Amino acid sequence: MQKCNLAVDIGASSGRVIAGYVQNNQLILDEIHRFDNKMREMNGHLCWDIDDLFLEIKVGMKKSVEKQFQPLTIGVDTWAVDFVLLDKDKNRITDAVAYRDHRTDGVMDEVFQLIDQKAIYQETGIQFQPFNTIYQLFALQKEKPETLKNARYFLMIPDYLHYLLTGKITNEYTNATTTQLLKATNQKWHQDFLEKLNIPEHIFSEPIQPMQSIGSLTKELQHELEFDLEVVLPGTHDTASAVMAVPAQDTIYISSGTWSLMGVEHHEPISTSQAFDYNFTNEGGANDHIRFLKNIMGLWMIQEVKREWHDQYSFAEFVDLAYQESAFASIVNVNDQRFLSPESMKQAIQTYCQETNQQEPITASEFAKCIFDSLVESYHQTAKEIEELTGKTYSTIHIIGGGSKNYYMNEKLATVSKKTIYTGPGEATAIGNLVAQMMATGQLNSIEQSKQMINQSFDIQKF
Ligand code: LFR
Repeated sequence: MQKCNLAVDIGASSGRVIAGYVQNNQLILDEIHRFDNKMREMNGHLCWDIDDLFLEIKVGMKKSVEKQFQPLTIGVDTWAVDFVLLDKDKNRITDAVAYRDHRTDGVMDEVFQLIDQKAIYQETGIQFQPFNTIYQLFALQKEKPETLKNARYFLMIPDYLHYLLTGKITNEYTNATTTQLLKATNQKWHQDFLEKLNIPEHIFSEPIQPMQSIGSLTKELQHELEFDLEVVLPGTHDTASAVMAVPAQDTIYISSGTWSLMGVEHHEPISTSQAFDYNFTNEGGANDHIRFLKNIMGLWMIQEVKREWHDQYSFAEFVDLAYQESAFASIVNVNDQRFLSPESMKQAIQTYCQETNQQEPITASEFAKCIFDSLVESYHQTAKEIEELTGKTYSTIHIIGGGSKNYYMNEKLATVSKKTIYTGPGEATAIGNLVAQMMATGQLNSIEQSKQMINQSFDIQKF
């Protein structure tokens, strides 16, 4: 039996359970189980099927043993901002509403009537996104005040999955920062903001740092699975885990998936008025760092176009199509809010091009080129903003995550940014999750050691 740690990494389009172990100083990964994750309409809102996600985690745990692994620990990371509420008996009383649901339309402005926008930024350091937890909670307060009245526990998605595994209630720190409700100075819930929004403070528990055990499986699960292990908190925000796996220090990174998260690791928050204007965020890192970064719309746009094309082309085919399409030159502002959750992504892109007097994309290759070029343009602009805000010049950009395989964008970014682009590892999020568990259990000693191991274990390419 091979001893291992299990990373459960669930993104906005799929999830996986990955076994990891160290052999001859190399980190070895074995993908045990992969499953789809989709938003669907439930009770009038776009939701995640959270019960189904937990079933898939159990399937992955069972399969790991069938594959002759002996899992010692497990930890879950997912996307940020979304949550569920439990009542006093620890029963779930809300659906896991997805951040792209329209319940938060217009809500940011209502919150700014009650709390000064600049104060929110200065005190939390978190960028403005209409879907941040603070706006979702306020939307819920307006729509169903009785639900918040009956609530006793606030759990973000990975916190809830950890609760189902262990029965323990936790609010893990890296993900809690994305609520825009934590004070940057002391990492505690912002009582004053909560009060002003009429959100009960007692539903939150003291944020807890990652890289520690929260206990073993519940008795029922031990019985069902016929084994036990420790649940160890990774950076439960997927981006926190991904950035742990950037195989270098002092570099700009792009964690490229459904979103592109572009920034640097920084020692303290930067919440100047310039950072506010550029809408940069200061998320809590798993390794005592601040993730100073910007959310860029990312591969979501091509995922949606792919879906509208009835999955006739794979992602790799879209990349080839963009590469072959030389003439088409229209560019959109990928961070325009119309692209967040449109009825039709194709239509939204075409309308943007019409409004800006540019040629509309029609063919699949034109759409692919338009989206990829627009993303590269946004990366280029964001790199300049990062240098301006940090007062430092960076010579490299590390692209990690599934999107790092897009050779068309990698080459183009190298050309326009005049920086050296390194790509990989593709499974950065699961790797970051695993190394956090390994550091917590003493298998790895430091973040430097872990970055070095990641560097020598995976294929890192240079453009
Ligand atoms: C990436 C990510 C981003 C967050 C967005 C919404 O998967 O976690 O960091 O801003 O999803 O939760």
